[in-house]
Amino acid sequence: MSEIKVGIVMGSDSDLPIMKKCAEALDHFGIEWEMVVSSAHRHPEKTARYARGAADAGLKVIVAGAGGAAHLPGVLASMTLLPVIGVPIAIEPLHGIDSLHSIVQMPQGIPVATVSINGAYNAGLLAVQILALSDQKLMNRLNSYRQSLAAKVEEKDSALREQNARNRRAGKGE
Ligand code: RP5
Repeated sequence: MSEIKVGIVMGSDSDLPIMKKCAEALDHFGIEWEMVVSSAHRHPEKTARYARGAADAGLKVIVAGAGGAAHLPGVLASMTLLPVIGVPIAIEPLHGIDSLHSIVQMPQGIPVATVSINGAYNAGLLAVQILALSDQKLMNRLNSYRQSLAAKVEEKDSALREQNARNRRAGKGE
């Protein structure tokens, strides 16, 4: 069976500049992915085929991004038991508020885990967290990643304190 664990689905190639950030997050953790353009309204048959075959193909998580009346993640979720993470894509004229509401407001029964508008990197991280539930090595890498985030905060805090101290000394003519 294929080692591809995450399917990254987007409604159009115009979503790629955002959705490639999901792939970047997965690459950071060495998770194999595939990308697919499909559309719930322009090509519903393809969308249904992909969702229905995803689990048998070995996928564990689907990340789906779409803009406008963004029903792609919900339609995919309705046809697979795999977890689906939705990425609302910002497009004109409503700048993603439309896609956010379309994706996050799934009626009871068919959940879609929704990230922020254009939040494809976080969608990738959430997929990694799901995969890590059954992979201790991956969990350890996630833990190191979180520690690296905390270390960066400490670096920024130290740099800010030093800068403020320098400014104060300069102000006093020291
Ligand atoms: C949605 O329509 C796609 O997800 C995309 O965000 C939006 C616009 O698609 P294009 O007109 O750029 O193909 O289905």
